[in-house]
Amino acid sequence: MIKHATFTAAFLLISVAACAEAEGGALAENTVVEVPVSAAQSMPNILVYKTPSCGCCNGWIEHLRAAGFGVEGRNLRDLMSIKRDAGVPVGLSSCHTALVGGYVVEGHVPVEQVKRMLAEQPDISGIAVPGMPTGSPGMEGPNAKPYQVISFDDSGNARVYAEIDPR
Ligand SMILES: [Cu+2]
Repeated sequence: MIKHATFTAAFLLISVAACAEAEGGALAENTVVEVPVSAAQSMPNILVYKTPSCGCCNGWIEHLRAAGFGVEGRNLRDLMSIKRDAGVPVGLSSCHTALVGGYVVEGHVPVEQVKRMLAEQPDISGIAVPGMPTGSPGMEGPNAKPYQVISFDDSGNARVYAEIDPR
C-alpha cells in the first residue's frame, strides 16, 4: 500500500489557512486548529494522474467531486512509470491512475466502490476497471454493458471485486 498521509495533512493545513483568511482573520495567528483525524480519514483526497488530452478522465474526476471527494488532477504525458510504481498489472490498465488513502484506483471505477474499499480497508493494493467500458463513470453513452471492478495486490492476485450493470 502506498501511504499519502503527507499529502492529506498538507491539504488540511492549506484548507485551514484559506478558511481563516476568508473569515477576516478571526483566528489568532498562533491558534492551533484541531482537525479530527477520523474525519480526515473518512474522506481522503484523491490524486489523479492523467494525460493532458484525456476528456473521459475529467468526466471521472467530476464523478468523484460530485460524490464529495477533493480531487487533485496531475497531467503527465506518459503514465507508464506511475502505473508501474503503483503496481497496476499491465492487463488491468486504463487511461488514468489515482491514489487515495493508501490505495490505487485504476480507470473508471464507480465512486461507490472506492468508498467501499476505503471503508472496508481490504488487504489489496487497489481496484481497477480495465480498459474504458461504455457505461462506466466518465464513459457514459449508449450501449452500456455490464463490466467488472477487479482488485489486485502486489503478489499478482487479481479478483472480481464488484459486478456492475449500468443499464
Ligand atoms: Cu477513460
